[in-house]
Amino acid sequence: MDHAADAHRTDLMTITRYVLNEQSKYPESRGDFTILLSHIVLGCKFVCTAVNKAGLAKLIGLAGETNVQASKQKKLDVLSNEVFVKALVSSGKTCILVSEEDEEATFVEPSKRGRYCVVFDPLDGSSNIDCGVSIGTIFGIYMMKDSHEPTLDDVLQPGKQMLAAGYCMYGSSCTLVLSTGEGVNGFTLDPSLGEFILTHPDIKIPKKGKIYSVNEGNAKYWDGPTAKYVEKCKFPKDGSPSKSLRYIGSMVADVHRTLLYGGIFLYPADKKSPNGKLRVLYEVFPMSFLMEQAGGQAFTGKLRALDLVPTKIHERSPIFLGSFDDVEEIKALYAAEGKEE
Ligand code: AHM
Ligand code: MG
Repeated sequence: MDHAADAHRTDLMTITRYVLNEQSKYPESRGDFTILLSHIVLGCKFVCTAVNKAGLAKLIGLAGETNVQASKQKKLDVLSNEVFVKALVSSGKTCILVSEEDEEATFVEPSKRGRYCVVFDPLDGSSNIDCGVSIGTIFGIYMMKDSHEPTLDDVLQPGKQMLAAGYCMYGSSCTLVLSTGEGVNGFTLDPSLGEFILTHPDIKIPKKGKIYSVNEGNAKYWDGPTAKYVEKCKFPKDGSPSKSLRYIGSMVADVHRTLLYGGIFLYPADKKSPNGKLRVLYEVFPMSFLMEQAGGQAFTGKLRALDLVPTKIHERSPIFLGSFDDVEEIKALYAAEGKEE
């Protein structure tokens, strides 16, 4: 290692420094959030290492169980869930955890309890594990409503009440995108330092995009507005060029591209899945929070996604999110359909 050449790197903005700087703006801050986040970051580093080693460590394959969503649960899902549950409980700053992999919410024992509720999908996009395509962790953070015995109501809050949200993408590099409610920042893991470095400061999504992202295999089940929107993407009548289609099938990767390049990501309701596929608490809300913070929009087909009030921890919702103007178009189509009825 060339230490002389590396000396200039010690002023890099690491995620720890970034969060400390942010929190120092609030004199009343007790440092709890910084500690919680450092535990989440450690969890991401563990999962990143496990994902990178999956083939070697023979982690690929079924764990022999099905999770609450009845999808096939992979060994890496099980491992990632354990990693995050342990990381979050040991932070001493959490009271309730909701994970995609666990049917019930975890209530942290009183001696280890803090004020934060964390909702997360420890390893999303699991169908992509075996072929080495990008997968990721998604998380959202709420504060307990008030200091009482924690109850499920503390996590069944609308997304607009989240304090922070983010995702970590395990792709060609490991990228953590975070919002604490004041814009969106992206950090890339430098494996030689073991640190996430601020590489994408103040991410703003382009106001209008050239890409749409949806599982078109479900087209025969779509409702009118979704079908009309996708038709418009392919055959625009206003003389504008048609949009490109990109669909990875990992929400983290599809949303990450949407955030950086602009465009729209859709997981609509359809006749097979009237509530769509994606889960409100740990998929729809964190990604909608990030989109709004980056200047985009997120819509359920009926309302602003972050206004939704979940009634069950594993509830699903249709979602359309991305560039402001693109989401505006789908909103107009749903509004027009409402008038036709
Ligand atoms: P998972 O939580 O079982 O991994 O499913 C969620 C994933 C998302 O990452 C992705 O957007 C979506 O499922 C893809 O679904 P489909 O294969 O129906 O297109
Ligand atoms: Mg998921």
